[in-house]
Amino acid sequence: MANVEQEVIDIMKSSGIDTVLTLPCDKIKNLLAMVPSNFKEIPLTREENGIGIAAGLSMAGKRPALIIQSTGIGNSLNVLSSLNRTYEIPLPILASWRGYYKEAIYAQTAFGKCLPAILEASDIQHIEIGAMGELDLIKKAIIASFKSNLPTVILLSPRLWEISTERHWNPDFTPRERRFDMECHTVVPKATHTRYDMIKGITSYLSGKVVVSNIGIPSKELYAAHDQDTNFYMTGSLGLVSAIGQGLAMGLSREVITLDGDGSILMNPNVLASVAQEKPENLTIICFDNSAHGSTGNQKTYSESMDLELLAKAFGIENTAKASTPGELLEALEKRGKGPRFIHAIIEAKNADVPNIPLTPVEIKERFMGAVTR
Ligand SMILES: Cc1ncc(C[n+]2csc(CCOP(=O)(O)OP(=O)(O)O)c2C)c(N)n1
Repeated sequence: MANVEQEVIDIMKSSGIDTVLTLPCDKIKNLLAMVPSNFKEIPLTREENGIGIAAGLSMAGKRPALIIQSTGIGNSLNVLSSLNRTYEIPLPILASWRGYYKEAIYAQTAFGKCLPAILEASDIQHIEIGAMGELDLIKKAIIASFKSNLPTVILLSPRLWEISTERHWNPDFTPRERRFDMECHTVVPKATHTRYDMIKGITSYLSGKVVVSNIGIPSKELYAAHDQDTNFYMTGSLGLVSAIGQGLAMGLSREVITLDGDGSILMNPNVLASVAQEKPENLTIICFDNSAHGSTGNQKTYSESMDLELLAKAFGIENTAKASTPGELLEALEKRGKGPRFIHAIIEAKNADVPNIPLTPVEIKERFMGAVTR
């Protein structure tokens, strides 16, 4: 019998990991219970959101890793490809591999059995760890991920834990009483300006700040209105702009502003939960709400029947504002107070006719990292 979990933790520490983003699996509950006393832990509500946060941390000079269930890789294939592989951002993922060995849950097997082949076909580096004698390969894989600037999946077999002596399970508990006071008489004003009008109206404030922009037209409009080396332009991974911003804000001491969208927030509202819990004071999310998927032809989103500022408040982000003119948006930025800050910016569903960004994703990232980490 052996203390397998402690060995895994020690290997992660000696590989320089400083932050661990987690989403539980029953097979690794002992390992997970040891995370908070050894690393900064960020608990997740969805794995791909964690990959966005980790990308931001990594670009801010931190060394994050994920500990998740292997099913979470299924939720994350798009971001691993369109963010980590495309921009060359490292990320070691320790995944409790389910579905192939003494598996009692049918729902685990269809994906779990195919996982190595799926990773192979997706060009994502991966290794399988099935015995104590193979644990040193974890360190090699973590170091290789940071050296190659690519994601690596470390599949931890359930066999490993069979010889474990660790018993660090969380005790049973009764959730505490929670009280919420919220008055809801809001008006979402009629849109009078475009996204481009709004961006052009706040360039003085954006100057020198770290800015992360949503995939598609928002990034192109930011590039046309105010390109600078502290802008990170997304070209994929819809839904993760503010997750990347969260990671950057947690890793840097300067203000980070994300230009998000209603389609993006509604695809990944998990980010609001995570921002509300971690409370990065230097993060400002501007959610440009045109009630449409503006970059793909103005197909309507559900935002017309809701108030996204209230959604942010409901998740626990207290410092919020609304703006429907460039002047109001600038004022909301200048009077930001203590963040995290969520600004609901109401805009028309019209795009500016601006050119493509003439930079490759790796050029965007290298220029950005050079500017924000110096
Ligand atoms: C996973 C995924 N689904 C769909 C798309 C296609 N897509 C690209 S941008 C976009 C619209 C985003 O809408 P929103 O966040 O509201 O921003 P807007 O373009 O309106 O400013 C969509 C659906 C994608 N890139 N990725």
